[in-house]
Amino acid sequence: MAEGNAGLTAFVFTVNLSAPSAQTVTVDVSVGAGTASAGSDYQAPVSTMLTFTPGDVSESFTVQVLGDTEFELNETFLVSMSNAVNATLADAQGTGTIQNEDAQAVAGNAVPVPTLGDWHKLFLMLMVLSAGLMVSHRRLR
Ligand SMILES: [Ca+2]
Ligand SMILES: [Ca+2]
Ligand SMILES: [Ca+2]
Repeated sequence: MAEGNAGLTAFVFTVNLSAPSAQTVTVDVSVGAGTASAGSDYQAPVSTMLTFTPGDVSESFTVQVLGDTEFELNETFLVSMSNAVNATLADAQGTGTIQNEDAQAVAGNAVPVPTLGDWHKLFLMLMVLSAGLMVSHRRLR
């Protein structure tokens, strides 16, 4: 997703269970710095617990990304899930990409601004997170 030029842009991530559980499922989510910097590229800390009540198969959490107008490389932050209760995580790691959409201020050297792929990357990441929960949920049975 694009970072925006000012203020905060909410990057919302959804975690899905493969099937409703009869028991409450919880998982801790934390966000660590990749190439993005906490405090200047996104608001930190992000640490939360997702709670899936019985029958609930979808929970979301938000990472607040700080907009600016500076040219930067696309930056990443790392999403980790841990301490799953009543489920286990086969793949607990994901990456969020902050897409820079600001042009480089160099005369005669325009940098193409990538626009395609933002949603694609996010979608792929969510699929990885979902797959992790799905696989493990089946293993419990
Ligand atoms: Ca920007
Ligand atoms: Ca930035
Ligand atoms: Ca920027």
